[in-house]
Amino acid sequence: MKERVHSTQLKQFIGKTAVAAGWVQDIRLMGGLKFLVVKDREGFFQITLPKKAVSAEIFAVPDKLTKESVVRVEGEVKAAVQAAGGYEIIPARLEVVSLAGAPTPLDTSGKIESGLDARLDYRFLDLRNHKSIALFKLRAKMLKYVIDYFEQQGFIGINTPKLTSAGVESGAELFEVNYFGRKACLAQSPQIYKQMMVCAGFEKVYEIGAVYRAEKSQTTRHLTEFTGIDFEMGFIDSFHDPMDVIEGMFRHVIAELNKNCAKELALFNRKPVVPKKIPRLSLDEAKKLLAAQGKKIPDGEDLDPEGERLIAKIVKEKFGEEFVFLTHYPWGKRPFYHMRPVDDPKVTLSFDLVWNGIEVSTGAQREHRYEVLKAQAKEKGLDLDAMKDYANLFKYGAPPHGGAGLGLDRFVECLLELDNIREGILLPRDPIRLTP
Ligand code: AMO
Repeated sequence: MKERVHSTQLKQFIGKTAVAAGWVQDIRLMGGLKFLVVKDREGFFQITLPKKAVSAEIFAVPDKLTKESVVRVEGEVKAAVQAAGGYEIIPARLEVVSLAGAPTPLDTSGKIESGLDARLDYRFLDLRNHKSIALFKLRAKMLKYVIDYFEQQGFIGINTPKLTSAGVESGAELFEVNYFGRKACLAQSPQIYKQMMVCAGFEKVYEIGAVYRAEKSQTTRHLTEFTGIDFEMGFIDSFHDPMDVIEGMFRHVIAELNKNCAKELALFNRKPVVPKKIPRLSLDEAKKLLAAQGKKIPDGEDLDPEGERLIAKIVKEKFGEEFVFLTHYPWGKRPFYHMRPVDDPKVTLSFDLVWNGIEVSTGAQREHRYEVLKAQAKEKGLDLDAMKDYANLFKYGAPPHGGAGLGLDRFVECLLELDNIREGILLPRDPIRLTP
């Protein structure tokens, strides 16, 4: 048999024979003429069956066919103004490769809306449309451009364990695993390992990998398993260095997406703005701007989601940017390993990046001086030496360093302005959903 081609390649076969295949979208029986509209990954084509021009056996095929069945056709290609996708094939051979059960549990045409739960239950059917395929093509490209950027900047890609004995973030968010009778947990961040590899002499590292959070938050922006983009860099002058890296990364990724994926972005009505200079506002400055608009945030507190949305709006009006860095989070709200400025121990040298009102990244300069770190841990009721593997990093030569973590799924949600983070991940995991 000839090699299969996609619907978009059919124009090269006008007047010639081609083989195409896909999922039946529509079946039209009009007496002496029958049509099948077929979808493949790239688009649509039509199989046209004039009674006079095809064998009786082939002419009978559409009668017992169901939508979403897989068919394979070989025949002459014609350009046709009316045909789906613009090309039709008059079949010399027509094979029903897989007959679909009817009705399908979900409407795949996009004409009847289904609830998100029903869609996720039958995710493979929910995704069987060109907009969803475009979304995951975009997601794959985002990852490629992120990796390209880190490589260009001299970062070394690493893969660290996801089965661990403990983390350095809050213990409340750990998923426990029975590890041959011992207690282990799924990594809630590669924090300890990325700092470890800076101290190992790699200087600049990045990791793209699974992150697990036992957070019981059933929101539109939380998952229990997500893809983390983490980086860490040594010999920094200040926490502005990791912010510069993130800023450069977003500039690169968004510019590349606009250049190479405009068609896919258009399906989501998006033309994301490449950041020029992302404003860096201390949390106190942000709170003042919010207070001027009537939104009071108590001292020592973070912005709530409403505050994040409002500050994004203010920044867009004031600076024309979709992004804003909020810096100097209160010590009480940040982990013990964040460095504090000498002159103001109430805050940390930390930042969040907010994109169109949603936090997409968190980072900080880390405390690399063993004695100071030990004291900071104590202030938080922790014993640094009990975290032996972490404590050791700071005893044998640790350069000043900092980094950040970013959730790819949040990145996709913000880029495409999705209603729910679950739409941008193939098979979401949350406190309720563990299937398929
Ligand atoms: P943090 O806990 O803020 O920081 O996580 C970093 C980024 O990961 C994403 N994120 C999530 N995405 C989906 N579902 C969740 N439940 C979820 N939780 C977090 C967000 C967030 O900004 N170790 C630090 C990073 C660092 O300082 O380098 C950390 O993990 O986009």
